[in-house]
Amino acid sequence: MPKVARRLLIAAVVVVVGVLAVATVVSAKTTLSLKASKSALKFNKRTLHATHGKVTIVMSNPSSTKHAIAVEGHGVDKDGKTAGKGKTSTVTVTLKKGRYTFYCPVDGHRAAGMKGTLIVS
Ligand SMILES: [Cu+2]
Repeated sequence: MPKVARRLLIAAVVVVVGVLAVATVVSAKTTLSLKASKSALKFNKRTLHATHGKVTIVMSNPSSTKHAIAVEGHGVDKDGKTAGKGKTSTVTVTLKKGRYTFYCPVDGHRAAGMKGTLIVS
């Protein structure tokens, strides 16, 4: 390969890698799905994993008991709207690396066990 062509190829590779790196940082988005139990004060998962950045949790509620999804930890505390049967509750937060708690903010549900750990790496 001629020297000029090789230099152009290297430049092109550097540009592509740079663009991908920026795109990864900007679009670090994770959407997680979670489901409330049909009959108990529980979610279907005890642990969730996400990449740091924008994290959305969508919780579906098949129960006739109203539930919601919330995230707490490291100065973050945000609740999604309360959802009735067949609806979803969604919360979107921007998170740094660390451990957070996800839970149902409806009175008494968190204490009853409607909670889990969100691990952000
Ligand atoms: Cu609940």
